[in-house]
Amino acid sequence: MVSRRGLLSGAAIVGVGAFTGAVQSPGTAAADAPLNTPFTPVTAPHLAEAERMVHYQRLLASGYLPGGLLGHWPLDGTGADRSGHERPVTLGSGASWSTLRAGGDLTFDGTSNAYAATASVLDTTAPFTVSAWVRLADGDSPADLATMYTAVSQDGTSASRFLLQYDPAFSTWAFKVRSEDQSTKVSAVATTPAALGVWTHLTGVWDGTQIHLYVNGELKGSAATTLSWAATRGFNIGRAKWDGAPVNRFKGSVDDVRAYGRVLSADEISVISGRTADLNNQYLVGSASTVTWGTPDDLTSWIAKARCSSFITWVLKDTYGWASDAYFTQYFQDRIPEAADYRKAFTDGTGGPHFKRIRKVTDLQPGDLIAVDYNGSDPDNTGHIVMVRQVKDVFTGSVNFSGETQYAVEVVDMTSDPHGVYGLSSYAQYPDTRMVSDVDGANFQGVGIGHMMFYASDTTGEFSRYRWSVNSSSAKTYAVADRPISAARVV
Ligand SMILES: [Ca+2]
Repeated sequence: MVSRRGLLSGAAIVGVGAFTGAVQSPGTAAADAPLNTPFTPVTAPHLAEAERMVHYQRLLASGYLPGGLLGHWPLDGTGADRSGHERPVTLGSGASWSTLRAGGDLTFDGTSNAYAATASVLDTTAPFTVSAWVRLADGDSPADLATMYTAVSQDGTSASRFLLQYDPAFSTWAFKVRSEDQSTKVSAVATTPAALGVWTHLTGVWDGTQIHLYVNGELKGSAATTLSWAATRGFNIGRAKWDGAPVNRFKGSVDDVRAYGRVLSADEISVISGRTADLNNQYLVGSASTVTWGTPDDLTSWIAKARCSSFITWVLKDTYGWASDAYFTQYFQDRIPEAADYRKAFTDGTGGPHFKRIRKVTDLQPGDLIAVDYNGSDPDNTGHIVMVRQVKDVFTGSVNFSGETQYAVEVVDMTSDPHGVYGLSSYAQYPDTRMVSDVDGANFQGVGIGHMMFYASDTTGEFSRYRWSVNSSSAKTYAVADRPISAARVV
C-alpha cells in the first residue's frame, strides 16, 4: 500500500513533494491524496516499518474513506470535487478562500452571495450521508447566534431536502429533513451549545427510517422519518432554500464537505471526523505504550500510542528478531529504554552489536537514530529520539551559528509537538505530516514525519546543537554542552 516512487526510481526525492496533495500548501495532505506520498528510498527495514505506521496514521488523520463517495470537496483553495465524479462547486461572491485549517477552507460572509454550489449530487430517495467541518465566524464580524446558518443542503423546487446547519432555536447544530411541500420538518439536534470560532465536524445521515446527527464523530441526536423525495435543484454549501429562494446563508468557514450515497456506520463517521486518528495516534507520557501494525484493509487497526523512545523500540522489535526484551534488558537495562538511555549507549558504544555510532551529521543515512539527552531539564522526558529519513539539505535561512553548518533532517518520530508551525513561510519546505488536520488551536500529536534542524561543527563534522523545527527560535536552540546528541546506525 505504501507508495515508494523514490525506491522505484532509485533517486532520493527532495523538496516539498514529500507530502503531496494540497497544491496550494505543500506542507499538507489532501484527504484523498495521502496514498501518493513519495517516500524516500528505503534500505532499512525498520524505516519501512515506521513509515508504514505514519502512512496509515496519515490516512486516518485525513479521514480517508472513499467507499460510496459521490462528492468530496476538500476546499483547499479550489472548488474541485476529488471524489472522481467531477462535480466542482462554483463560488458566489460572498465566499472566499481562507487558511484557518491546514490546506485551506472556504469562508462565507453571510451575505446573499455567500454560497458554493453545484448540481444535485445525492439521490435523496435513498439512504445517504453528508458531512462537513464548520466554524461560525468570530472576531470583528462574528456570526449571530440568533440567526440560522446552513452549511450544506440539497434542494428541490421550494425547499431543501436536508439541511446540515446551526439552529438558533436550540443554540446548536442540527441535521434536518423536510417534505417537498415544506409542510413537515424533522430534526436531529446536538446536545451542547455551539460556540463561535470553533471548528466542529458535523455528519448527517438518513438511513431510510431515521436521521442521525454526529458531532465530532459521535452520535448526538436522532429522529424517525421516512420522508423521501428527489431533490434535483442543486447541492449547496453555505445556504439552504425556502419558498423557492436561498436562505440561511452561512457566516463562518466550512471545510472538507462530503456526500456519500450510503449510510456510514458510527465507526466510519469516527474515521471521517478525525476522531479515530485522535484515538489511535497519541503521544503518551510514562511507560504505557500500544503500537500495533494493523492490516491494510482496516485503517482503524493501526495504533500508535507511545512516547518517542517506546515508539522507536517497538519499531525495532516489530522488525528484527534480535530486538527482544532480552537484548534491550542486557544492553540498556530496560525492556524499553528512555531517550537518554539510547543517547548514552550510542555515545559509550554500549548498545550491543546492533547499534553502530555515527558521529558526523553528513554521514547519517535513512534509518539511523538520533538521540538527544535533555540532561534532566524536562520533568516529563529524559530526551528525544528520532529516526532519520534523510539529511535533506544545508539550511542557511536563519538561526545560524559561526563555525557550524545547519542541516534540515527529515525524521520519523513520535511527539506531542509537531516540528514546525503551519503557515509560516519557512515551514512549507520543511513540513510535518501531523499538520494534515486542524491547526486552528489544535496540537496534532502522535507519530509522523517532520523536519528537525541539526548543526555540525565545521571543524569536526560532529553534532554541535539542534532546534526542534525550521520555525524554532534561537532561544529554543540547544548546544550539545547542554543537551548531548548522539546517533547510531542499526546494523
Ligand atoms: Ca480544506
